[in-house]
Amino acid sequence: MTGNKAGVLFTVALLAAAGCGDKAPAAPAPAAGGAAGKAPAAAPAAGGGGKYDAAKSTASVKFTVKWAGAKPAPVALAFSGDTFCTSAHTTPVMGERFVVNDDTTVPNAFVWAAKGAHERMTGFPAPAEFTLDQHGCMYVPHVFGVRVGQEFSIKNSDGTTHNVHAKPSLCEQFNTAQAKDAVNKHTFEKKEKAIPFNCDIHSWMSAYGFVLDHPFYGATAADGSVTISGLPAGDYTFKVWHESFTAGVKELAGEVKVTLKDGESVSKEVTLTEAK
Ligand SMILES: [Cu+2]
Repeated sequence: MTGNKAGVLFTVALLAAAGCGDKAPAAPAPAAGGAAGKAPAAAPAAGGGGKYDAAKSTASVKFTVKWAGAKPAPVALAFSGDTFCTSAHTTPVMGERFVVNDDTTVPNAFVWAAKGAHERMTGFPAPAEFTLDQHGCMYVPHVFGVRVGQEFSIKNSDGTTHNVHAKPSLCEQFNTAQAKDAVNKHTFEKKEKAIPFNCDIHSWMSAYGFVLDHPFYGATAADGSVTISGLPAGDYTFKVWHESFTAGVKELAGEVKVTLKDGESVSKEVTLTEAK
């Protein structure tokens, strides 16, 4: 209906004008086919929708992310100019960006459900508190995800001042100086991909944050794997991102389709390629 479409566009424009950041999280968008004050439409047969039921969402996928190209040379982070940072490590710290394990697995890749039975679902469990730490003049973790509207803390565990500079594409940037033990809280109200976090004082500090409207995501651990569980049965497309090992290559990407039945645990390997 043309009238309904115009209404949806107007609502989207209002949400966009509300911006992102320090305000209270926006109310979740109504599920497709349902709206406040109206009886919700029946759940669509395909492509998600309906209310999430944890008891019935019992499938999981273990992803192992690999790199088939030449193994990048390790690059030590160039700590300099701050005696706290330069004395925080007794051995060279290798940049997370260039790590590929001997078995070709890749840590710090981000995996998320892009399409599938979770789409347009409501009622996902509230996320646990998330903290991005600055420890040893590094961000911990280096790659992470948060949910739309989730409050997350950025903490300074170091005995020096950091300056958190986040550069989202859709929300406003923020740029916050933090003395020792400072904690700042933020929210993002729109989905975002790979928001760069940098410290304006320590140029080697780098992290990337994703913002999603569902809980089916994660970053690969030191062994290059991540398990995403609690999935409703159905057909999915998962996407994979990595910041890339090569100067001039903006990012690496992967994609894998998987069909899940109730209670099923599946393992999938994904090989990264240069993003197009
Ligand atoms: Cu810093």
